[in-house]
Amino acid sequence: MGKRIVVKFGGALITKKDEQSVAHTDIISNLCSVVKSITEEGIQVIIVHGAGSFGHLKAKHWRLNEGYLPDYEQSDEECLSQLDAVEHVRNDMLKLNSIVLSQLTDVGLNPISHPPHEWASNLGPEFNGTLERFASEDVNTVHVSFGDVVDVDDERKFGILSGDDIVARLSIELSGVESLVFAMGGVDGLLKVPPHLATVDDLIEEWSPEVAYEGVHQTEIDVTGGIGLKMTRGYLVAKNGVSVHLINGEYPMRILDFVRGKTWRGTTILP
Ligand code: IP8
Repeated sequence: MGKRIVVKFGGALITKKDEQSVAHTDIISNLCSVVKSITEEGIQVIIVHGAGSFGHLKAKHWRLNEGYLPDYEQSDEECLSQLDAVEHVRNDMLKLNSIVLSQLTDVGLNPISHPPHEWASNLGPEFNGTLERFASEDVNTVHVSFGDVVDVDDERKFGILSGDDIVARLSIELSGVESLVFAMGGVDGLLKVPPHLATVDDLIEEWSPEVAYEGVHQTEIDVTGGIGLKMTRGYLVAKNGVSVHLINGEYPMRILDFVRGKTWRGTTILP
């Protein structure tokens, strides 16, 4: 059984969060170079990316996180209905995904994409969908998935499956996963105070649920759970024996330092 690491590329890291469908291609490219270096250590990397401005803005506008709302009447220049918006957001996510895939190909890796709306349904950490498709363990193969709009088997019809739920299941259920790394945008890890108030001393290096932090959740643009969801899912994974870390993805060498057992800056979630 080979060694594996699951890495979540945060949506706020790889996209400009408040501008529809703008990707930070330079950051994605640097992350992919680090992924390549990790594979050279003989470790297979599984990537799940967030949605950022390719998913949250339209999903919020069309209230897709609330499921199907029969009385919700809206239309704009792009979409005529919520069902239309579901297709649009799925396509936008495929566009972001294709940027990640092409950067992985450029560094010489063999990415395989697994769009959740094709294989997953229902929401939360116990969403339905078999993970067999992620089974192949060749180090050069990078399985890639992402937060998406998926079908829901009740009157909601659809909903938002966060990449944070996908990383939780992958880390817990796949064989050989040693670590889960959340690569974050704009922060060195979990901070004691909201990022705009924080100094270098506000990094929480080790976190478990009794350690207090004051997270901001941008509910006006974010349809999933923000930092709170990450910590809850991270803790679930840590309790299952996988090491879980939050690292600033704008300094992706820190991820490599962690993998190589060197000193690195970030947060570890304790089981
Ligand atoms: O950014 C959200 O995924 P996340 C997916 O990983 C959509 O929470 C489509 C908004």
